[in-house]
Amino acid sequence: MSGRGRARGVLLGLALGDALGAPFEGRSRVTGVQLDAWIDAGEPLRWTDDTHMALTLARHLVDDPELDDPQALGGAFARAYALEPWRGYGAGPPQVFAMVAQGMSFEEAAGTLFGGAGSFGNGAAMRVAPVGLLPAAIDPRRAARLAEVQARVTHTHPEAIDGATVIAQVIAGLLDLDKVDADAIVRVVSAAASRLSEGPVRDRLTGVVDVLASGGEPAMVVGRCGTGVAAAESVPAAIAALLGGGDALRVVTTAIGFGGDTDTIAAMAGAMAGAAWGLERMPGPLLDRLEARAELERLADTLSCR
Ligand code: F2R
Ligand code: MG
Ligand code: MG
Repeated sequence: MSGRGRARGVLLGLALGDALGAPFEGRSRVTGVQLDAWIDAGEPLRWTDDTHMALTLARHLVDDPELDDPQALGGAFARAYALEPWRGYGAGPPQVFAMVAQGMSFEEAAGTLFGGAGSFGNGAAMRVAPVGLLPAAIDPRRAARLAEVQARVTHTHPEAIDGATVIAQVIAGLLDLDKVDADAIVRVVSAAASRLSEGPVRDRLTGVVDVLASGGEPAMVVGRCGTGVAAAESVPAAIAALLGGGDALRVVTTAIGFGGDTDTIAAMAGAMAGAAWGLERMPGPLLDRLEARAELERLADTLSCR
């Protein structure tokens, strides 16, 4: 698969995971029969806040690839939300947008959420994939800085930032591989986990890698880590789906099968699997049903060639 195919795979994998997972968000378990019935129904594949925010970030990065202006990024998120508030946003970002409208900075407003703890939700990780596409993200420190800057606009809790950092670094590391195989993917994930500070995201990722490397099933690790909206649950779950193996569609369906925050786990898993495998074996008719496919492809081409 060409570099361009894998770059496109990042944003299409994200959007496909989001759209396919959306109807099941919050269910404790999703069976293969339920998922096949939804895939075969032939409905348009509309995505949710996950892709909506990622698309906004991707458009912003075209003009501000170093994220020198996080206030402008926040403004773009707020405008996108105002136009399409029905995309299924978490509670936190709209609260931030309202506080900013009263005169606060984005980071200041985000820092007041949840009694001043900041959000540990997966909102910063679910949208970070375009950062991983940037050639600059091959340097893990630059990937981490960009992931953190875009996170802090709405998510200041260290676990939300860790989750975004890992997803961005894994995507960049996978895109940089000449030869993709299971061992190489484990090495990329392990390297990203080892760069995090001590904390729940690092601990759980290390556990996921250990269990899967010794023959455990993805669903087994997810049973221990959880599949909720917290970055410390859903990011390790997405990594477990990736390490479970298979092409991008298989990884996405594995992620949805875990249940819980299905659109978001599948969006993050789909973006990473797309970076590894591109659109290989991705059924064309499925992609043809995907909302805004052409713009996602154009942005992937633009960001990855900067
Ligand atoms: N919002 C949803 N799903 C709910 C219903 C969608 C429905 N299908 C519909 O169409 O209406 N999904 C989306 O939200 C998640 C991303 O959330 P984000 O952006 O991180 O939001 P937030 O509010 O910051 O965090 C999410 C929740 O986590 C809990 N939480 C976070 N930090 C906390 C803290 N420090 N202390 C206690 N709780 C904390 C809160 O319950 C937050 O509301 C994705 O799933 C996306 O798909
Ligand atoms: Mg969503
Ligand atoms: Mg979700």
